[in-house]
Amino acid sequence: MKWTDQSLKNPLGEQEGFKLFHREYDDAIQTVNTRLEILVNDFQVRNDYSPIHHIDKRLKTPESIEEKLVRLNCEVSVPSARENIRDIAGLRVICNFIEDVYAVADMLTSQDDIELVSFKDYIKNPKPNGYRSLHLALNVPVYHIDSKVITPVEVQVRTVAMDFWASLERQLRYKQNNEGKISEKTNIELKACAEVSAKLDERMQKIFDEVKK
Ligand code: 0O2
Repeated sequence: MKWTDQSLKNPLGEQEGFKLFHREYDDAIQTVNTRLEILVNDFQVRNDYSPIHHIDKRLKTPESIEEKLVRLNCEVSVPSARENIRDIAGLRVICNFIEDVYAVADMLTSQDDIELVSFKDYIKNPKPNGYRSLHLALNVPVYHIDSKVITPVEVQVRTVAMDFWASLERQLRYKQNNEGKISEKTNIELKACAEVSAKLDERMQKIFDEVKK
């Protein structure tokens, strides 16, 4: 799966309103993206510095929604996708320094019409393979002509270094013709790389703190 754009081909069948359903999540991505851009502009004006390096956005394709529903043993239908999948709309916010990651997450979740449904801190508590990132599950209001739709959005926030590691780890995993499994030796090596990368983030943060003084 790639964090690129959508296809509206519909493997879920010709359910009524599939396009509307799918577009709702696209609108939610745009909503969160705009809010992040406004926050960054404000931060830039006040601090003469932008905490965000760049933002990747992706709308889960119908194929990928179907694949996840099958994997979760759920019915393949629009109501089931609505109920069981929280990451149809996804944004990945790549920050420069660790403190920026928490600052961005805090600024976004402080907005009073955004509901924080879950917050997973894989930076303080990395996954066993070394993966680091913040995962925010949000409910976001999207305004249409005649209604307000509360839509789930998943936002991952991480540093450039964490993103570098996660992208390569994912590529390596998919390169293996072993259902995504990688050898124990490679796992150990990847984890060691994640630790080196985390140390680098700490050192860069210290340098940044010094420079700010
Ligand atoms: P795609 O195309 O990236 O979306 P969550 O419930 O989301 O807070 P959880 O339970 O870890 O956290 O969820 P999950 O389903 O394991 O992972 C969600 C997403 O996090 C993944 O999306 C990845 O983007 C990223 N991720 C999680 N763990 C890893 C990891 O070990 N390595 C890498 N490279 N990425 C990870 P998808 O569904 O894989 O695809």
